[in-house]
Amino acid sequence: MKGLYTALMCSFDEKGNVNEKGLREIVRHNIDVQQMDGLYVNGSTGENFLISLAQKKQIFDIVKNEAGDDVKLIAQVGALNLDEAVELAKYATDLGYNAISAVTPFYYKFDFEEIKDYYNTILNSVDNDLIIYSIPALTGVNMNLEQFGELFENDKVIGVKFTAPDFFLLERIRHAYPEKLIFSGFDEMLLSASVLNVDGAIGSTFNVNGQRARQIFELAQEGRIDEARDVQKATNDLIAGILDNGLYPTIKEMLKYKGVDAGFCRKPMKSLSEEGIKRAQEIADKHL
Ligand code: NGF
Repeated sequence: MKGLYTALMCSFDEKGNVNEKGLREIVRHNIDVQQMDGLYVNGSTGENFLISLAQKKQIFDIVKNEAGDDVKLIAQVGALNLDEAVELAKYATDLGYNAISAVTPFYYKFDFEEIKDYYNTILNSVDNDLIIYSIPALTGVNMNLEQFGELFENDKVIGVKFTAPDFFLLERIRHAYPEKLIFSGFDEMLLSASVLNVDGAIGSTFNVNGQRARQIFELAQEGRIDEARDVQKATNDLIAGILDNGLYPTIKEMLKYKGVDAGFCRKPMKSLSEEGIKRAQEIADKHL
């Protein structure tokens, strides 16, 4: 399961329905053009927290049908409604997803025992491996080294998608759990995470910048840090522009500009104005 995974975007029409043709094009683009090792489906970038249970299943179906066994597939099934998370975990496992992942439960201030119970409940319902999705900036859930260790005691918890700028904690986890998979989550910090020997990365900007991400990761593994730093710099010039213009809508406009039918974002996320679309195209021309 090591390697580079796109945090897959989903194409929606203006009413918020899944645009199947567009989603298939995004899948193919990430496999054939960006040359990813895998796809992370229904994560933050997939606007997972804005869509219905039926749409989540529909997206799992379409992606598996289009990707087949070409790349590894990870299904993000985490949900505040634990019954829904269990249902999705079973659904994706039956479809043949290589692993599931679940965001830490958020909004209510769950204590660690509750978080542990959430993961065990999901895992006890399926015969599949799980990757913890930790993203404290969005969930408010900060786990420490000991707590990651307790979750890792379950052999079916094979790793973590670590989306945080805490390189002290990342190094401690890497050192303490060499057998677990660590995926870096912040694309603008890929080099720093790669130097700490993560096993791969999962990123939204890989939808358009996957080839540079691979260069950063592989150059760092080869110890060619000066070259890797240059590629991270070019990457960060791109990411700074994307963040400034609106993260997901800008990546969608860049995909459309490259001929991929990436559609619209789900409300309440807004789509770009004419000016924003022009800016997305300028950023693509300059930095891709
Ligand atoms: O989009 C976010 C929100 N983070 C992604 C990634 O960690 C999300 C990251 O690539 C993801 O993998 C998912 O879809 O679940 C950033 O978009 C990128 O580094 C720009 O900041 O924080």
